Amino acid sequence: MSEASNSSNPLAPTEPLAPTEPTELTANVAPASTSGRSRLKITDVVLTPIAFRDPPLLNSAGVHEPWALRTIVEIHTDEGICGIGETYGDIGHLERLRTVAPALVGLDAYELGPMHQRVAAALRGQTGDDKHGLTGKISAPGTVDRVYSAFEVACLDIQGRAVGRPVVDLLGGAVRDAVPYSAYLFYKWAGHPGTEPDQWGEALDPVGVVSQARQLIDQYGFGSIKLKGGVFPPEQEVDAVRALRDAFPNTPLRLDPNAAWTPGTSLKVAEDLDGVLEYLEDPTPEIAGMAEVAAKAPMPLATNMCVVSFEHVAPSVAVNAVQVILSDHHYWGGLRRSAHLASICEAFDIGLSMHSNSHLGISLAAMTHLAAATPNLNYACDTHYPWNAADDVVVPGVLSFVDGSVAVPAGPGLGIELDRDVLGRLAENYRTCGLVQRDDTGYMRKFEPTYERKRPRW
Ligand code: GKR
Ligand code: MG
Repeated sequence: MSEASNSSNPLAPTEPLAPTEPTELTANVAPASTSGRSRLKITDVVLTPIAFRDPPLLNSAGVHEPWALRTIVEIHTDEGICGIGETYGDIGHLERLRTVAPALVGLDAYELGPMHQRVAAALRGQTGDDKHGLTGKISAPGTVDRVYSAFEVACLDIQGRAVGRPVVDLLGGAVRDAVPYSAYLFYKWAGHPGTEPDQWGEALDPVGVVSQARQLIDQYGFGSIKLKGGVFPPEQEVDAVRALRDAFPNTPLRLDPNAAWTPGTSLKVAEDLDGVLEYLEDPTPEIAGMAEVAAKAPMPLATNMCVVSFEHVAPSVAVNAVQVILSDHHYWGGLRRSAHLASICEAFDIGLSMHSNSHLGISLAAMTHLAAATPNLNYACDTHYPWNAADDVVVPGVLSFVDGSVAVPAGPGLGIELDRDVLGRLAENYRTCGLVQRDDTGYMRKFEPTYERKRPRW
């Protein structure tokens, strides 16, 4: 039997529509379409790259630079409703956003399937590189999902505003009113070299790590803790986790060395921390390495490095490489595709947690709506927000942590507003800071010229 051609298969997706030219933004035009249904035609897409302050957080690739980069996406419609999204700010990604943006003009903000197709068509098979964080190998479909995500979030914001409902309702409704986040600890220098110590101070040993945990827990009320490892020899990081266990006897703990260890080292650490960790995150590179460790490790293994796109799920399931996937709407293709990932995890009995990179409040709001609508989210979500909150672009008042959780914003759409003065200031930072892409290794080399990025290192 021959395969049906697209034209005879009623289920085959239609070809993406040709991109249209941007049109003038016309506010408050009455909705109209041939069927009489209201339309929310996209009239303009505005991309604003920004830079905000970031402390010297250490990881397996080096150290965070003084500025973290993001892009703020605003989508305008012919009804005058505007939606917002937040995504990576590295130059390659920004260029891809710029390539795609004009192709979205003319679409209806409800046409998310066609929008995904247009993003794919505009990118023409490009594959991005992971310049925005330690999130593994990126494929062409993964690149489409990374670019599409912020546009999807902005369109969901528009849809919610149009019907007067929060995004969580568009995702199926809230199964929890507030979303728990975990304290995200980092080894860190007291301040960026040549500057005064920052408010967090130094954390380079177990005492510093415990004191950082206390600071974060006192301020935010977090009920679980993640330590970013891969910085010091594994025995030292095991000691830090043990110190956390002593200081916080009932708090779930996680350790994430971002693939800094061989399978052998990973197993040794896993055995040393038997009964101490709720999961061990990305101890070693690649699906095969993780499967080797998972076969003997006493605790579940989690990842945001070896399963980062839909095509990685089947090979990972085949060898039981990971027992927890950290979702992240910024690279899993937005909120609705992250909900698909949750269903896949449910089907294969894989745990679900949530990953984070340096981010501001638009991302936090989107993460919170998604997590609130995801029944099988089994763990408190990661967030870098405390490290960057001082520069948030969101008008204060809606996003706050109570007992480590963020209440789902109740207003329409994402339920938050852009602070335009802050946006202007952060856009100016971007123009003057001299960075266009994250480079933790290059920054580390300025202070330790022989530093090498190695994976695995131990
Ligand atoms: O910000 O240094 C960092 C993190 O290491 C980040 O880049 C990772 O992607 O937080 C992430 C993780 O959980 O691996
Ligand atoms: Mg991780």
